[in-house]
Amino acid sequence: MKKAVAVLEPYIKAEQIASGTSAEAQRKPRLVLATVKGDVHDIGKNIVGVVLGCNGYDVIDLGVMVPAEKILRTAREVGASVIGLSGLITPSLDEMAHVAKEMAREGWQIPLLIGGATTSKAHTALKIAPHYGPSVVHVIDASRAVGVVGSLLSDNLREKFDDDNRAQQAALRTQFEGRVGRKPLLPLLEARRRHLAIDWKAEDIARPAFTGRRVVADMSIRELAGWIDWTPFFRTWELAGHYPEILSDPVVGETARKLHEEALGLLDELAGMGAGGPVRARGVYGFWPANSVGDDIEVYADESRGQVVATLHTLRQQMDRGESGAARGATNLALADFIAPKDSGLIDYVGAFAVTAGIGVKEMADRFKADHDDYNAILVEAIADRLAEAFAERLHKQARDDFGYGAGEALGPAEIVAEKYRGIRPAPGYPACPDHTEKGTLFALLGAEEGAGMGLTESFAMTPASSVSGWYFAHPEARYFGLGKIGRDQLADYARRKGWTLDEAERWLSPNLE
Ligand code: B12
Repeated sequence: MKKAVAVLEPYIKAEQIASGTSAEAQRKPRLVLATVKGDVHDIGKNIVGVVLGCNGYDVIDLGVMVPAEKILRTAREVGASVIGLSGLITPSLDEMAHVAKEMAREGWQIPLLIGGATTSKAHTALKIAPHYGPSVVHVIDASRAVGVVGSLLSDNLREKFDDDNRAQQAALRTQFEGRVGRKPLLPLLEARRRHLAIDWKAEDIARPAFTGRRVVADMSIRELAGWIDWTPFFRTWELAGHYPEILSDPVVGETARKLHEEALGLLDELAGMGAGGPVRARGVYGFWPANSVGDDIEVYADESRGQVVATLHTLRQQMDRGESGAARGATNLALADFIAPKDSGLIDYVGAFAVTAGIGVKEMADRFKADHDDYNAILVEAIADRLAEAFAERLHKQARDDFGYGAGEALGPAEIVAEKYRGIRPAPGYPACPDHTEKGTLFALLGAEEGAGMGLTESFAMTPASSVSGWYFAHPEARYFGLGKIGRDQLADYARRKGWTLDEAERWLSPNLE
């Protein structure tokens, strides 16, 4: 479609001149889209942009990491009818609220759309809409975007759409404020008393084959291709179903097969080029002696434990599971519980990794875009995301081997994806460890910048975009969990441990505050 329009554009212009119609009179409504400052992901936004572009809108896509000031300046310059914001990680939610405040301050009247994996109807209603009087609409996926924009810009539909949206947001706020049956949280000290009391034994501690870090300078794309979990790839394109069954699905099967074939073709092209090709994967990983000290984990330079090279700060669940929970032996977990305490007399180990499959991806996507080929631009980004996740899986397998308990694993790809193995690899930002700033500690420990060419933005998003980082915990009882809400007591305690003011702690942990 885009290629066709690019061919036709000069003829349309010539006809406008010949017929004396001004381009302005014929101009399509303009939308300015941007991934907010500090965030790097844009697949979802790009899909929305393409869908809107194909439906008669003029989309000005500002890309990623765009400050409020630039978004508003551009919107003013192009006479935008709508602004749309996107974000993948929670720190972006604050930035979106900031844009809304700026729009209010400058007296804007146009609708503001909110989208992206980490956004929600509830967050939009509670944290963004109150800052901006005109319409603020959360859009769950690309398929809704056309209907929403159409309604917002239609003289007939606008009022009803806006009334309904406001009523829905007001209901969400009332629901939140008057939440009934909300259990009070446990005091931090009580939650700590209910930590996971592991019976620490030397034989359960996995001693890695080496300590310190190793660089994986050029990971083979072909090898990673075999580790890809394809199910989320189809979800990216709003095709519901599990791989491989999705390929024979009566409704979406044909489309899924075509998409999969094209993805495999592009993947083959990337893999075939080998080292030095346009897209490359690099990573760093390592292991260090470590012990828990309360809810923190001290990481040591070597087994003498004389020098602390990093301190990881973990957060503890404070939900009260009541008498029945206590009777079932339910615990209030923190990741520190999975590392032997300093006073146990045992030396334990923690692992860390940071991988990217995004080197060269932006350049390749930009080349496709310059050729009006948005489809392949999105495809290459989606494949790179799959490769990054595959790299994390592949390296976790390596780490389990280095820890000594993975060698005997006889797991197929499905079992690997279903995480049927010992040990976990929680990533800062995921539910067990929602504090994104811990990536700063992780990157410094690994030397990820110089080792893998990776970076962190001011919101702790990683560059290149197709990147994953996290910790390895090897104890057999280590498991994934969700932190849930935390109390003011833990907020203050955590701020003290991190050397933050309370305001800083509130900013970074806001999604986990009551
Ligand atoms: C795939 C995935 C990844 C991929 C890439 C993500 C991507 N392409 O966007 C990879 C593996 C690289 C990745 C990495 C990470 N991820 Co991730 N990831 C996901 C996952 C599983 C799916 C996201 C996705 O791609 N969806 C498909 C796309 C097409 O959808 P979308 O972006 O949401 O866009 C749609 C709509 O939101 C909407 N939309 C989007 N933008 C806009 C804009 C406008 C204007 C409108 C109208 C609509 C709209 O339309 C789009 C199309 O339908 C989610 C969980 C989930 N189920 O959402 C976690 C998730 C987003 N990831 C998360 C995290 C934490 C991370 C990491 C920080 C983990 C880490 N430490 O390594 C990194 C960060 C990467 C970085 N560069 O900094 C968290 C974020 C929450 C948080 N606490 O911050 C999530 C929610 C998982 C979770 N439950 O904790 N991730």
